[in-house]
Amino acid sequence: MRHRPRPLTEQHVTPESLYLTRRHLISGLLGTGIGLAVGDAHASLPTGAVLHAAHNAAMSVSAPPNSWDDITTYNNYYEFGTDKSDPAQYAGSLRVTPWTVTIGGEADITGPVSLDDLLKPHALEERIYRLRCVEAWSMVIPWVGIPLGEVLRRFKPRSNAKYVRFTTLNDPTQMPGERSSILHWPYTEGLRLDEAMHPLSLLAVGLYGRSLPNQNGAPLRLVVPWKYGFKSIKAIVGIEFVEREPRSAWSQANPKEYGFYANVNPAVDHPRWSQASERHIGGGLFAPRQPTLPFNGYAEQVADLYRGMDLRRQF
Ligand SMILES: Nc1nc2c(c(=O)[nH]1)N[C@H]1C(S)=C(S)[C@@H](COP(=O)(O)O)O[C@H]1N2
Ligand SMILES: [Mo]
Repeated sequence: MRHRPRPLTEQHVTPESLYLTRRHLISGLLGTGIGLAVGDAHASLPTGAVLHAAHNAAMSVSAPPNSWDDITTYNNYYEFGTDKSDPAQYAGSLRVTPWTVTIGGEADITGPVSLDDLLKPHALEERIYRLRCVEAWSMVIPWVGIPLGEVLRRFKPRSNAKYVRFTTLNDPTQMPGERSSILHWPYTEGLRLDEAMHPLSLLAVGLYGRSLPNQNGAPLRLVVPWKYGFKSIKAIVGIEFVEREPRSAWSQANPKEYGFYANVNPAVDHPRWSQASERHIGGGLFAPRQPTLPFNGYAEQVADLYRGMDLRRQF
């Protein structure tokens, strides 16, 4: 992963501020008999659709979110190129409907599931999370999604399932970057099962109250806010319960630089740069770097997952 300076053309654009919450939807429709049909509210998710999501304040940071423009034009998504501006420019070639996720491995229930069926039992939530890229830049993003753990439980993982492996779509006709050999395709990632079950782990389908733009991982991507951004895999088509620690695309490409755990850790530098501080995107050209926090500020919630581990060795 290259460490790129921020483009000088970056601008601050007022975020979209008007979007419905699920609570508004329900109160607005109470008495009509359709107010609780929230499960249908996110069927098939055409790009840009308004989503009905209740803001989850307890699971959100209070820092102001980055603008829509920051979040949707400064991206890492090597399936569409390696420049930050490539995904916004080229990800339109990805077809996100219909979308199927195949569940596999050590679980009682496996097989293909349509995205609609995957989402249907769950109420969408808005959660404002910090995102810290391993390249030492950061943003604050108002995601819309559902808790990963609640989704995984529906498939009844077996007792020998210790990890979850995620796979991105592998289709060079839609993802031209997959013709390059910069990574082994498809992009894959993994979590320990207890990390995946942690209430902060989110399957995102939207941001700023709308379905995800393609460049942000439409129609379904992972968000694990205490880990470096590369763990938060986009355009997920496969979820597999496995017994052994899976290899992920970045640890396969360069195991010395990108570990399996990838917990944000200001005390463990990347071999080529410091992780002690970060450049907050949207802060302006002369904004000071801000200190990077252990577990990206989520230590209180997640540090227990790693008790007894040597986080320098298991980075
Ligand atoms: N499939 C896939 N997922 C991916 C990536 C990628 O190149 N391919 N890049 C990762 C990296 S390095 C980061 S920082 C985040 C960026 O997410 P964002 O563009 O929505 O901010 O996506 C992650 N997920
Ligand atoms: Mo990243």
